[in-house]
Amino acid sequence: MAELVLVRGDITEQEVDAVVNAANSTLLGGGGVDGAIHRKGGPEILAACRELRATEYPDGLPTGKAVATSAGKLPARWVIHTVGPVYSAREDRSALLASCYRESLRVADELGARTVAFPAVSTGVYGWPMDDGARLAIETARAADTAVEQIRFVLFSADAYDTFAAHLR
Ligand code: AR6
Repeated sequence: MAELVLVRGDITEQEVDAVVNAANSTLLGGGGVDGAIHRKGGPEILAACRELRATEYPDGLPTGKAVATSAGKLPARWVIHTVGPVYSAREDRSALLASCYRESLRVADELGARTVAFPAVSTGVYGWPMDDGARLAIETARAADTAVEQIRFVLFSADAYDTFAAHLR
């Protein structure tokens, strides 16, 4: 089982094999984590994403799936892009959010990544409540069948960190 670690900080600064991007299905960038990764990682990542759109994913990456590119100038070797669901109070989309974590770890295994850093997927622009997003992230990571040795959750705010810490206990 992978070791679960919590860090308060910026995902773009993590020295891990792979960092996970909270992307959108276009794979062509956005705000939040996505904006920061492309800004710090440089144009190589966007070029790789455009290539994926021209080949494997002409209609975009579906919600709940994950795909890897190079990490450009980031300290990591790879970026694993995943598309979280937009939160809905009327419809339970938890299975899609859990799938983001599982699929990202599956891609990490294919790459041979041993250390993987995740943001709290969907809890920003996509509006997922932090408490539930943290619960799903921790539960899914704990249950994952993966060769990844360390799963690092990188939380931007003290609140997010404390919420994840409460679920880790
Ligand atoms: N490092 C770690 N966590 C961060 C960082 C960072 N540099 N920046 C933000 N967060 P979000 P989503 C936190 O909005 O909700 C983009 O436009 C943030 O506080 O990045 O999945 C994409 O292109 C929040 O808790 O991702 C999509 O269109 C969490 O990371 C859309 O946003 C996720 O926030 C995806 O929305």
